[in-house]
Amino acid sequence: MIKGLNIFFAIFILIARAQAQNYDEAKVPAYTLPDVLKTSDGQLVKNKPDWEKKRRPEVLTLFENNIYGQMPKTFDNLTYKVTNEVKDAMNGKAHLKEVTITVTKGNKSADIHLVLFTPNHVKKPVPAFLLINNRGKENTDPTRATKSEFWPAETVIESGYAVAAFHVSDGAPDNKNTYQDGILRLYPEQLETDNGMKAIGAWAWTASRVLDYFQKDKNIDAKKVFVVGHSRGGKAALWAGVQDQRFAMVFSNCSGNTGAALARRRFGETITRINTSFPHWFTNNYKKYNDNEAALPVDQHMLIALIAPRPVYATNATKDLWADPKGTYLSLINAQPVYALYKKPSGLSPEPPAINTAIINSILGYHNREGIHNLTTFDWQNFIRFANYHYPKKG
Ligand code: GTR
Repeated sequence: MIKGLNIFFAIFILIARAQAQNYDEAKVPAYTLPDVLKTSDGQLVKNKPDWEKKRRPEVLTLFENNIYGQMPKTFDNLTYKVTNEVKDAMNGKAHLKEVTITVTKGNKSADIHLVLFTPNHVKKPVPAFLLINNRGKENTDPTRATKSEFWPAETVIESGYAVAAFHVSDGAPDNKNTYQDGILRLYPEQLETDNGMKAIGAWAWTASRVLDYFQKDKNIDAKKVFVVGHSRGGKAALWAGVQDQRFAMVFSNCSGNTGAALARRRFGETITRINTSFPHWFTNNYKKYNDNEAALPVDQHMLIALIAPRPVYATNATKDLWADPKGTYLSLINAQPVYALYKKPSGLSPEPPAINTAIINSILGYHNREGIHNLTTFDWQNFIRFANYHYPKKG
């Protein structure tokens, strides 16, 4: 009887929590964002050197310690092996390589499985889109028997870019009981501290190891590698771009809470909710901010700012209020002061653009697509336009 009652109350609390999410703009609480340009000792940063030497490292450390965790910098060895190669894939249009990247530290190693297509019609090293795949592996099918909007490889190849992907499970299984079974086996000390990285950090780390490999692949222009992620993958893509300044550009698709959307708006998913549903994504320290966003020394506009001066493109979908489209746009707006230090004005207007209208000719791109939480052909087409704008093809 008592047990039955407990289950009843647990269900009741879960339902009450689900209903507690706010979708009403009028109920967004008043909030003040931390000033991205104000140092911990109260100085206002006015130029690039002060940003790069003082404030940027400070903000980066705040994100590491409070949210995404430390990013291990050392390992002993990185080797790679092409396990499958098809030079005339996609009816002769692309060169497929499946590559196993092995990272070793001490007596432990972790394998990353990369799928990579490069376009055959381009005769020099090409820029590449790298997707952090958080959905089924069939979405990045190397045989192309299955084609998915989530990774429209043919479209990207025809546009003259390489297209690559790895699955998040290589970095960390997306499960609260087994997330330690990926690359965290190499860094067990991370599990013992409150600012240790967990799954999202591990996925970003894995993206960087793929970039290490790209630097050795003569078909890839490793100075132009664009990291792409959807939703939880979009959170990881942002963190990868922040941590690893070799990534030339970041595409964050519907990344929402603890991605591109402002936490303090408490619109859609909240910190409490994300930490409860996904305790294995962020640091233990992040739990301190459950129902306590105002205490955070950062907000997500500062994450975007850490990517400056490199371009960032963020998206939303109209039926995905959970990921707070307006809060995402406001992050971009509030990251602008740092881009301005680099004389890279975005020209964003204070209000978000109309539905399905993409902001392309800007250092900060954005669109809010009609439809549901997903990564679609519309999104990719605009990613390609944004890449073409920032890296126009010569000749
Ligand atoms: C949801 C989660 C979001 C987002 C999404 C996804 O359940 O609340 O933060 O990560 O999953 O990855 O599709």
